[in-house]
Amino acid sequence: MNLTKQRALLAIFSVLFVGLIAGGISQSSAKKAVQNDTAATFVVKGMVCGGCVARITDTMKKFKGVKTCKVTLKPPHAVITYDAKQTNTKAMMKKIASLGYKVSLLPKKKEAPAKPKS
Ligand SMILES: [Cu+2]
Repeated sequence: MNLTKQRALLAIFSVLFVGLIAGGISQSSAKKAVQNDTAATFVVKGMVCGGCVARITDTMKKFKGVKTCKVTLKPPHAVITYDAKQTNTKAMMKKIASLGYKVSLLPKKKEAPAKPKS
């Protein structure tokens, strides 16, 4: 009887243990998926209203490889996160330009330079 109980307990513990390991693996692969996402900010010239914002947002959200897209008028930026394995900034800029806007990549800066006061 004692041996049977021990075996039963052992079986329960091993199931729990495997569950913990499997949970840990799926968590780390989820983290990897997030790490694959790259963010880029584009300066979009030529946007004049909310229609422009919606147009670019809708188009880019459907664009292959794009995860999220946030477009603002002030500043005229499009912040896009994307899977670098599926697309790149050049392809996305071409797409935005094809809508009739002038687009350039915002240089990555930690702080915006202070505007000189005259
Ligand atoms: Cu517009």
